[in-house]
Amino acid sequence: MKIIVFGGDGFCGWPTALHLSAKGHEVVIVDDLSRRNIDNELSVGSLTPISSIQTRLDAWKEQTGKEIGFHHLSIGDDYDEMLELFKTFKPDSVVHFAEQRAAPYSMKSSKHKRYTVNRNLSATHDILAAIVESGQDIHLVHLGTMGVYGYGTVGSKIPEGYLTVQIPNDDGSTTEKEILYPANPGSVYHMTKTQDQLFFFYYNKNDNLRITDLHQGIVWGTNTPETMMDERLINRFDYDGDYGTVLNRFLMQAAVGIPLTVHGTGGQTRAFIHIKDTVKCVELAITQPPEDTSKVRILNQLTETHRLSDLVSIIQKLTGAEVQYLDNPRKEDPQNDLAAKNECFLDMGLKPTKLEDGLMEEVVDIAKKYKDRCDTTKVLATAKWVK
Ligand code: USQ
Repeated sequence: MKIIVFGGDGFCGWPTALHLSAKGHEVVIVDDLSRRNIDNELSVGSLTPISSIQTRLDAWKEQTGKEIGFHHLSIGDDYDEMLELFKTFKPDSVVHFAEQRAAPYSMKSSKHKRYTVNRNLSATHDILAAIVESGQDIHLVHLGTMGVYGYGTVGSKIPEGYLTVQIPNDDGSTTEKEILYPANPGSVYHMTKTQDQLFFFYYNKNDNLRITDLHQGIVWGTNTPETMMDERLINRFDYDGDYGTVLNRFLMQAAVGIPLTVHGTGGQTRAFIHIKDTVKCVELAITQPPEDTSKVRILNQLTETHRLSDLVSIIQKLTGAEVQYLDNPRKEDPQNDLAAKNECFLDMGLKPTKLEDGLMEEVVDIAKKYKDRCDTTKVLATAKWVK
């Protein structure tokens, strides 16, 4: 298949582009390298030494003989160039990772809130408008988030996107309706993903676009078989207080010998997925497009849920790390339960990688290998949800 990966230089996009290329697809990356600019803005870098995009692509060709194209475009700004690419490359599928993806970054200041909203919403809408204008039947696969559902405790598993409700009528009867699960964003970043859902709903209804929205949990791990082929192909490892996500941060902190930074009591329960499974899920979503195109297909992309305090116990057992309980900079429930359905991907053939499969040690080993690159002054999360 011909596939464009928007945001293909990022933490999820890069290994996905490699995986799709390795599977024999013709892949083109579109990226404005803004994630690298944000590293400069924050004066921090990936724990792993990532190569320039050109070095990455050259190394891939050297290792595999396969070529991945690259277009330096800013989605949300360079609309005409994107449309031209659709017309000339004629993709079967496009994968949309081209959004600012860190909740803490989105909450740093009004400037960061506005950047996240402007960027994410324009990018999503421009891709949809360009698909329509191209007149082509392009399947859009978007990386959404489990965070659209919110993290309140409910007494049932979170369904895959939709909820059947009974609406009471004035005459006493009821009408059954399937609606999007109520959106409950916990940050400006998460809010942009809930708004993406409405764009998808509208363009599917109005223009019959084929769309799959992946509601992904927190990604952990750093390597995939493809990124391990050559050090120049190495993936990002974010550890800082804005971009680092919780499990990778805890594993890095254990490796470097600093206490685990638990926000509040650690009663928060979240969904997790290993990066190896992220790339497999995207491939499954592309190669098994939705059969029912009368609505947006929503797939929960997670393999397990864990309470942070349980992760802390597991990591302490593994590494003997110490723990630091911090005032929670976020506005979130101190404790929640979370269970979510993920049957769709299991039925499509996903064989989940779990925490117990030994890959946490691999993350610790990588963090130890590059620990001299860690700037410990950048570890604490500084963005506050409420001033
Ligand atoms: N947390 C800590 N200590 C830390 C870092 C985080 O206790 O050092 C806590 C946070 O307060 C929060 C939980 O861990 O309760 C998760 O935080 P996170 O930074 O790992 O994840 P989050 O901000 O939710 O965002 C990440 C990705 C985002 C993705 C989302 C999936 O950055 O792109 O959409 O995970 S989900 O969380 O399922 O919505």
